[in-house]
Amino acid sequence: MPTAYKVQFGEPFRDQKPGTSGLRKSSKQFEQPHYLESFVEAIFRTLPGVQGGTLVLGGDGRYGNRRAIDVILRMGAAHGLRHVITTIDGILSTPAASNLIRKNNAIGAIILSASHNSGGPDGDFGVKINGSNGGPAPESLTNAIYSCTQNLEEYLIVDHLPISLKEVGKHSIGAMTIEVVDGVEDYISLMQKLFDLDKISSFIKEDFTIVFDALNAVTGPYAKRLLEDLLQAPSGTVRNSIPLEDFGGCHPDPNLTYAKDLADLLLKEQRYSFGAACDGDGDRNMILGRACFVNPSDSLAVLTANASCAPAYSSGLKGVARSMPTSAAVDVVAKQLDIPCFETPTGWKFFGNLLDSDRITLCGEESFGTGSNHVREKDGLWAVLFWLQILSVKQCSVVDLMSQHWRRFGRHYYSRHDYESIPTHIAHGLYEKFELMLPELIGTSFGGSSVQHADNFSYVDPVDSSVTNGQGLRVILQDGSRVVLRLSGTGTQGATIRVYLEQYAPPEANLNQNPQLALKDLIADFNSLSEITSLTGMVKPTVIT
Ligand code: G16
Repeated sequence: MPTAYKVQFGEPFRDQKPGTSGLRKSSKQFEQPHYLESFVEAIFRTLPGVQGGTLVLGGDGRYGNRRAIDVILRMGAAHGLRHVITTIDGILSTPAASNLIRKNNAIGAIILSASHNSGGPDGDFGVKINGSNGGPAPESLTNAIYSCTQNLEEYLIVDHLPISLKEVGKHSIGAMTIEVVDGVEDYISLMQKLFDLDKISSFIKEDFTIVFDALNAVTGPYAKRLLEDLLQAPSGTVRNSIPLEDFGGCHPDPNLTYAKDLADLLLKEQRYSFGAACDGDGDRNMILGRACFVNPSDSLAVLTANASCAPAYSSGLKGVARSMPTSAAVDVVAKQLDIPCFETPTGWKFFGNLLDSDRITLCGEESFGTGSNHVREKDGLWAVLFWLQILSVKQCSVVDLMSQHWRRFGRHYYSRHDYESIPTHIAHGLYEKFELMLPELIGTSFGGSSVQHADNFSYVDPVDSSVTNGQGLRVILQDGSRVVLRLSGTGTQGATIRVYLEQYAPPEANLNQNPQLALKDLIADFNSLSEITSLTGMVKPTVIT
């Protein structure tokens, strides 16, 4: 047994505060001596069950993945872990990690990813912590990890040469067993249980052409096996399918700006019936049809309305949930289905209690995340299969499905405007100034209606009654329209301001407008009140979704 020893590093790292989804910093910051080790030490001191427990470990393959796995294995052995499950080349998507935790009764996972942020030596790296239910660590745990880092001056580690992750097998470091598993297989078996893949396969063979962009990130190996091997889509259906350390220069964020090549194939050239992309770690998804972009809020509503098309959900849904900035499109569907609909703060962790207590079956967020009770993370490829399942049962195109949906439930015109890399003091100043204005806005005219309610969103968890304050500024109008202002919790350069805009059009209204036009009055009034252009110096948002 290699002997565990302490490494003293002097001054604690006081900037290791986890954001919406773990600790996310530039690769350069993570490369400072002892930086990664300090955060890992805080995890091992705080996560329940480390001594004698099983941990799932892997990442999206970005620069730093392999080094971090070696360090975590050596520190895990020093801290008395009994068993670590990792994967070939350490490649593991976030939803697949969630599945492995649940299947193996693990104490949790350490997932190495900065999600949709760019990678490489000049990009970002991240460490996400998942708990024993398979979901992102709750705030109580990430706060405890953070406070541990504040006084931390040393960590425990053993010396050991890197373990080979080239093939399936078992290794050990002292008393700790390291099991290298395939990583993809377990996830595929789960998908086979949820969906009728034969039905999808027959459908896409009948001239329904599909394309998937893995953006050189983690979903490539999963998508190849699912779409090309199992569904028998033509070879080449999965583009950019090999995970690369810098994502081949791609920004692995599935939206119209960063997945532009795919968007052009569907929206401009109209070469395929269906297109999709996932982000760096495989939990986000973007769905496109021929000449049709599916807004993520609408995607959740469509999945909810048509859930019975998939075998796993054919007996109905317990309830649904969406994050606060996500449009109320799913609320309208839930009302018609007569099932509960919950509104939570941004962050998948807030769905955990609702899923664990069986109050909801599906949930989703405007930030391209949709998922269900099959795991405790959002799941990109699951959403792709769910869409294909619905289309295969309805035998229709994406654009037809969307029009039918809006004709039945009405349309929530929706858009998110992101202002990225804003100096932190300017972004916080703008946010605080707007918050101070909220009480005075009530009753004034705004976006063609008048302000009925304005606040900073607070959430009381219906399961454990915990309260989370300060989750975003909401301006709610008499006609149900909304503007929401939030500061992102996942950026690493300066601050990102997110403005969410939403307006409902009933089934009989004009449902085919461009969202930017439909929302133009809301946009103009928000921009002028918040003075966002003059304060940020940006004449337009960095990304418009
Ligand atoms: C993370 C969380 C999501 C959340 C998103 C918000 O996404 O997992 O649940 O919606 O952050 O991001 P922001 O604070 O930038 O708006 P991911 O995919 O980065 O893990």
